[in-house]
Amino acid sequence: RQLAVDLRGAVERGEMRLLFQPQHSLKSGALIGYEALARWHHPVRGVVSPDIFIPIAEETGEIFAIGEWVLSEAARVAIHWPSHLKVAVNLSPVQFQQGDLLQRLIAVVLDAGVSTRQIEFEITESAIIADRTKALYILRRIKALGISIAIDDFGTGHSSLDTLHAFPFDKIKIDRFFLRQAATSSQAVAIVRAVLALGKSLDIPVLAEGIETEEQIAFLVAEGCEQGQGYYYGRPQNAPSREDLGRAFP
Ligand code: G
Ligand code: G
Ligand code: MN
Ligand code: NA
Repeated sequence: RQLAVDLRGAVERGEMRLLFQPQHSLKSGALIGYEALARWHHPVRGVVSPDIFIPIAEETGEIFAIGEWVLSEAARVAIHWPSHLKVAVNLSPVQFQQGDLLQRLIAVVLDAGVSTRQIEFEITESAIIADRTKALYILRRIKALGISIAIDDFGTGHSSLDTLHAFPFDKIKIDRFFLRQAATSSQAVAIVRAVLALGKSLDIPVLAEGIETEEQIAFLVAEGCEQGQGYYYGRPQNAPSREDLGRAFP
């Protein structure tokens, strides 16, 4: 539990960094945005993965400070990008328990001066489970501001069709587990197809995570998947500047 102690105040000490992983249109290959992914630079242990420190932060409450820092840093970076490029920010289910979450999110975005149209929040269904009515209220308010909302890790955990229908999602992210299994498992292929059919019938674009090969892109395009993210397009990387973006996509 030493990590929990060390994590306290990590934001204030400047130990957090943000990496950005590109998201692309599968058909045209065009860049559409980046997902912001946090890293903790521990003074002794070096880089700590979010798989390790986010669960600790959720237990200790440090997630509130980290979540706010991630959003403000993501907004600070995205304001320099062409306006059609979005930045996707993960929201922890625990952040939904924060009474003034909405006011805080709004304050951070307004303070950064970035257009709300450039911000997307990624939430998992566990954010919704504790209090559906409250979660629906928060998500509607967020959407009314012009921020879009993606449901993350879809297909794992508690994803239900009912939620997909009742909540105002702008994007479905299929967990990378299914794409990895699709090469060898007809069951995984069937699940990918089912999620794509669901997206189509609800008119919500689907993004496939964990794309590593051209074969996977061909498969996804044939199945009607619109967007993708994964090592094939790029690993999580330092914040791209407007100059980087201009060079890659003149
Ligand atoms: O970057 P990486 O693939 O190691 O991220 C691992 C997990 O940590 C992902 O599921 C991602 O959603 C989560 N994660 C990364 N950054 C953040 C963050 O800023 N906030 C929250 N809540 N989760 C994050
Ligand atoms: O929010 P989420 O948990 O989905 O975060 C994405 C995580 O998936 C990040 O930790 C990122 O490093 C990881 N990731 C992204 N693309 C790939 C990929 O193509 N292959 C694998 N194995 N992991 C990936
Ligand atoms: Mn995510
Ligand atoms: Na995910």
